[in-house]
Amino acid sequence: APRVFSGIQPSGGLTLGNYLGAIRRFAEMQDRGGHQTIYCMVDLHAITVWQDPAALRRNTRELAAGFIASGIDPEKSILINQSQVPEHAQLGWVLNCVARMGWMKRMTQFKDKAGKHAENASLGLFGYPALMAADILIYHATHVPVGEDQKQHLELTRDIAAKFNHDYGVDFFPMTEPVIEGAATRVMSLRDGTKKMSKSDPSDASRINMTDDADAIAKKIRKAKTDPEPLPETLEGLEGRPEARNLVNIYAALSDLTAEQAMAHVGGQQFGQFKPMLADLAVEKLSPISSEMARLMQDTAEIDRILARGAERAREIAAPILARTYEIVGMVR
Ligand code: AQP
Repeated sequence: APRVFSGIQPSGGLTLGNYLGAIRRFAEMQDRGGHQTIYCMVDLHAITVWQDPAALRRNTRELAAGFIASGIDPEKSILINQSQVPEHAQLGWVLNCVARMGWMKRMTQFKDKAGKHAENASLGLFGYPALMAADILIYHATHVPVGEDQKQHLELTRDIAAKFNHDYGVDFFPMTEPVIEGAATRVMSLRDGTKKMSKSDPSDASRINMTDDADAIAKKIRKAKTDPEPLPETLEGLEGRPEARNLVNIYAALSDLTAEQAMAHVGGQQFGQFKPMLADLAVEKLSPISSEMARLMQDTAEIDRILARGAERAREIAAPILARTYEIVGMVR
């Protein structure tokens, strides 16, 4: 049966990019039915770069609240934090031994995050994609909804699965399909239309946080970088105008339209008209989520119970797959 897995790092607050590119899609896949859905706060991934322990705890719970407030139902989906399901790290070790250094070196996310000082990056950051492969393969997940930026890591997951199957002469790990859909698979920074919107961007003005209030959202959209021309009449006219294109994509995703349909509504508008409308739309869609998140955060014990229960359910799937992996590899039990 198809099984869906995806994760988000609790490495900061949620952004509009995470919401439109990932979480909202997670909720859709849950509600579509026909498959099991497993969603994860990848706390072990978060510590590949330094995290203040108190902030990590808070961000993990707040991310769980964000998932639930966005429509992830912990009864319908399995909601977990990675470190409470030890099989992720256990399979991660095996896959570290399958993945090749050369494959890892080609990962653009590592190059971006390690920057010019790769020698000072943690070993965990280098091995990040092998642990990500384990997150997926420990459930034999077949479909992984992600934003565009994760495409390369998912190709690597398939390479790792294929090498494992080949080296041990088994047909054990499935070839996972990325699911990259919708008008907002790559939401860009509000300050630079060529950079992706990111939780860890030093400029808060570059992103919309899910916890921003109506004033902050309106201000950030009003100040978003754009060129002086009005919006063109058609989608083709947005070619070479990344900032304008980004705002149209956000508008489209928030109104459940394709970018083409969105242009039929807003083509020809001046930014002075388009931006306030976009700000109103963003506030209308996001404020129910942020107020629900705030409500859920008043009872963190309940969030912790949900995650503990999720971990139990997840381990029922993961433990036999790990046991079989160890058996294939030759570990004495
Ligand atoms: N800007 C984005 N547009 C669309 N999708 C996005 N995603 C992230 N940013 C955008 C999707 O969100 C999911 C979770 O991402 P992650 O937490 O694993 O980390 P990330 O991709 O590295 O996201 P950030 O916000 O940029 O975090 P930091 O700053 O900590 O690195 C993924 O499915 C991703 O595609």
